[in-house]
Amino acid sequence: MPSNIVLNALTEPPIRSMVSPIISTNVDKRGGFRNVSGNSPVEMIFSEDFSSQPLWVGINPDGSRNATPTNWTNFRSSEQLYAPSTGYPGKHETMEIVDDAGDIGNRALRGWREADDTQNPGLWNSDAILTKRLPGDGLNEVYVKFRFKLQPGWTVTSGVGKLFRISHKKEGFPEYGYGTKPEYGHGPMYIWDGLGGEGDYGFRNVTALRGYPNETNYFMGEQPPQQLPRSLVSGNLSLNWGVNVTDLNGDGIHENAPYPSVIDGSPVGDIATVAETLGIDTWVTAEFYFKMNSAPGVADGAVKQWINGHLCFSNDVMPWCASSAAEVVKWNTVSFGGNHYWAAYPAVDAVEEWYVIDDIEIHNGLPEGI
Ligand SMILES: [Ca+2]
Ligand SMILES: [Ca+2]
Ligand SMILES: [Ca+2]
Repeated sequence: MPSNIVLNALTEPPIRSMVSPIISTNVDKRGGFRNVSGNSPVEMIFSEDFSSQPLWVGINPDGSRNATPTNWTNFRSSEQLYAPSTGYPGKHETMEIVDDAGDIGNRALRGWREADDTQNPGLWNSDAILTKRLPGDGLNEVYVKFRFKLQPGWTVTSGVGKLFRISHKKEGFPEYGYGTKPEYGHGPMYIWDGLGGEGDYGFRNVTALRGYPNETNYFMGEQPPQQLPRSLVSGNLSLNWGVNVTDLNGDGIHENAPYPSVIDGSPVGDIATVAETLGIDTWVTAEFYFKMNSAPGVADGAVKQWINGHLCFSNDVMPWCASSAAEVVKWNTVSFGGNHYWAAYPAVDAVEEWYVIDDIEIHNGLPEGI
């Protein structure tokens, strides 16, 4: 072998992130779902590339609400500061379906975050969530794949923002009520806060794990999950992209390959940047797999996360439903987008930044080969 060949250049790229998105078929009559035959065999039950959706905005300039996009269940476009409906005609509502972001001419879901330096830690804004209810009473296992892209010039100096969540929502409870109150019906739940800034410890892979029942086990205090790469703090994990990726179960043995920089393929360290982990103005592929535990208090549930085809978080002893639950529940709600805590610019400047989401797939289990 010539000595000038860099070994990294010979590494096979992650194949799954290169698979072309599957194009939607005419499944409108089934609410967007393909034929569903339980969890076996594993099949893709829903996909959305937005090419069949009309151009759309959640909220009109007069504040009225538009219909939920076809084949979707619900949406929230709220908590916005700078938008036509709040008296800023040159700004944007938090959620749209557009052609002029991501790749020009490629229709996608666009969300906007809004900077407000007057925020206190309890104030989150610019909420944009698009929600899909899963078929029947839900699924024991779910795999979700989508792509997203941060706008050119995305500010990396601060911020936290939600990008994806899956939950069980109790029948008849509010679509967007989250927390420990009895009137909130989401739990268990997984939230990926994928849109963060670079703090003292770099850009973090921030995840929220929430348990069931939500009234007593929302932060998973009843039965804390084991074999995590670092400690759970109030149900939240702030993972790095270095040792927390290579040692997925935190036992000191580094069994997983380092996360490769999207810039040059080199191993990403513990203190990472947005540019080397996700990349800016480039598509990122995110995949997630969830399995409910088999009975209350039995720690055999699972959660897995891949970014750009690389396994970044994995746990298969997850007690999603604690022993105090009368029975285990099913995953029935998947949502994209969310609100933000972002204080990078003076509120008077009314700064907005966008991200796009596209090529969503939902499967009723882990596809073969993954
Ligand atoms: Ca598209
Ligand atoms: Ca806005
Ligand atoms: Ca390990």
